[in-house]
Amino acid sequence: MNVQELMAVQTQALAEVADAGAPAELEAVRVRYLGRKGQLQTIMESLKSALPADRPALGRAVNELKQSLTAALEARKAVLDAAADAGKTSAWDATLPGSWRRVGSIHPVSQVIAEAIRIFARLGFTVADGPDIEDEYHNFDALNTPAHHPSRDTQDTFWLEGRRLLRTQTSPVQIRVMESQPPPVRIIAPGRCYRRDTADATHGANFHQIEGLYVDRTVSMADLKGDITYFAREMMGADINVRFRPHFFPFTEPSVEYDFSCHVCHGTGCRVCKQSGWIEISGCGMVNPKVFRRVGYDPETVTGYAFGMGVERIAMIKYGIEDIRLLYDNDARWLEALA
Ligand code: 2NM
Repeated sequence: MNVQELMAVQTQALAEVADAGAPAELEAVRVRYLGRKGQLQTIMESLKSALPADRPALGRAVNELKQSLTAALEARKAVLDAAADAGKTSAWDATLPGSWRRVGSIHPVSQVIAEAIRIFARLGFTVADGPDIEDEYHNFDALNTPAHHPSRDTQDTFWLEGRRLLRTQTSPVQIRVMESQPPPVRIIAPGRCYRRDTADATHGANFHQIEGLYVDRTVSMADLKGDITYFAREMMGADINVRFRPHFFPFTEPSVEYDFSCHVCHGTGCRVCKQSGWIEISGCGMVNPKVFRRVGYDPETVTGYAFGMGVERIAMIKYGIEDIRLLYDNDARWLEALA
């Protein structure tokens, strides 16, 4: 072993230190050169057999090799450790989940109204709108509601100044449409209605209705039954049946109430339909000739059907909501779960 060979070893060792890309690689280089059975130890052993005259120079060269290698190992270790720490503490962690923007969801009442509009549009119905604040004539008189009918009572109606009121149903919209255009008419009127009800699980003072009106020369009860059944199956499911029970409304004659077969138990009886197999929806009938006369239509030449339905009621049935008040608590987590 001479000084040149020692310098070659040094060059090789320093290159290996520089090439080490990870702490474990660097440690392997250290062990290979400076370890107990490393190359430097072998070189030290070989010095014993060198000529006495050469020993001081070889000794200095070995020392220098050892010092420069130790220094290089330390410097490289510092660099690799710093890089490893930077990876751990960086503000950028590519494994974190992304932050999602909360998007809104459509309220179940709005969903039912939108779906009903789509269904009736396929039957040729367009949407009509009218004021929430009505007069007594459009909300009651034109609909043939008797002067002392209990629904006019202050206990049932929100009366405003000047004998105006908050509409108790959306039928006044239909009166206004008939007043303003000749037959034929085929409209639905979705919207807010107001009644002085004490809130409970199935009632609120504020609710939504969809009423429909179809007037032409030969509209019949068969049209009414077919169209309501079409709506029921589109809204609740293809296997739904509808039944009609005789009833009375001042604005229709004859009048019926209608029920949907229970979409949960399919008629066998369950908690949702209170074991009856049927779920009460609302009422409908053939427009009373007195109503036609009020709006200037000739009951000798036109016939028509009209129907009503409660939107909250359909939403509760469709989505299995047990309490109407949940719809208006504005708990975004509850509303999102229904979306
Ligand atoms: C219902 C039930 C039965 C109805 C009647 C009319 C009008 F304006 F044509 F006379 N609109 N809506 C009607 C008929 C509403 O709701 C339970």
